[in-house]
Amino acid sequence: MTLARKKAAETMALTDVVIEVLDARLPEASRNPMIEELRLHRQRPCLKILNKADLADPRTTAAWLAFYNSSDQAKAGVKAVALSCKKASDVAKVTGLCQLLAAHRGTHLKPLRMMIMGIPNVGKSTLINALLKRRVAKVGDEPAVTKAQQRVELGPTMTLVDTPGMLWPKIECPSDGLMLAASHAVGRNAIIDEEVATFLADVLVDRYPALLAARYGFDMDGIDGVGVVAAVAKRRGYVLKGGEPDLEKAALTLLQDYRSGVLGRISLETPQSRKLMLRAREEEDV
Ligand SMILES: Nc1nc2c(ncn2[C@@H]2O[C@H](COP(=O)(O)OP(=O)(O)OP(=O)(O)O)[C@@H](O)[C@H]2O)c(=O)[nH]1
Ligand SMILES: [Mg+2]
Repeated sequence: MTLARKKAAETMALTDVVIEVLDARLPEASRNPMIEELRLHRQRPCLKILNKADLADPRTTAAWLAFYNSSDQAKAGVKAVALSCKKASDVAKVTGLCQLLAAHRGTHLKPLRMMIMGIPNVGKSTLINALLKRRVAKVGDEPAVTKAQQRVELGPTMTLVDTPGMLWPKIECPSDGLMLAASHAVGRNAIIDEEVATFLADVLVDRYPALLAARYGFDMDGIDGVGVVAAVAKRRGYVLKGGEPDLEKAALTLLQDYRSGVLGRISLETPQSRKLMLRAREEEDV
């Protein structure tokens, strides 16, 4: 990881605009503070892409865009846009937005140099492929598919660098770690599926009970996260040899249904929930 960081710092020096890919379902939890640090060190402007917007709750995504684009960040050379890297018309907006952030670049002599950064599995390589309209980078639905930086030319006046996904050494808030695991930025085995699924189920009970009921058809009355995982096992007939419910299998089903979008369009955090979470942590620290 330190090598990846060193390489990123070197490339940052030769970059005009950082394209920071975030997960639209958990924009702040998926924002690597190390990327911000590297970027601010060189004072580079940044296009924040809230990717996988097709999987996120559109109302929450709109709230996040308002948050990023109206805050002080906007003044500091940050612009945010929500899109799905799987939609060509969405991806077509990206280079124009980068050009706006670095108006002095984008000629034969001074090409616009963009660097794509973000946590693992957020869609960086998918974005590169979509921008180039051909498959230059390997993609896959698991963390750490890209192993090294890759520079590509996007016409005569623009270059792009794909980078391996980066996580940071210490994720401060436990709920951020769980959101990242639920969204598959952290590999399997790093955190126990059952714990992650229970966390996810609690969020769903709180904010999207109708989606849970529609997918699994159980009674939502008085149920909590643990109850949801057990109810999924029961509904699906997942039983262990001794007759106990197979909670691990149920946990994986719930996680896969969330990750693939079959549960519906779900956001795990909102600007408001983030604010409350940070405030609660501050109070704990006092
Ligand atoms: N639904 C949806 N899936 C996406 C989107 N963008 C990427 N994906 C999927 O997300 C998974 C990860 O994509 P990659 O492009 O390999 O992600 P990456 O950020 O390069 O990952 P690493 O190289 O591991 O850091 C793949 O299964 C993609 O198909 C999107 O906008 N919507
Ligand atoms: Mg990649």
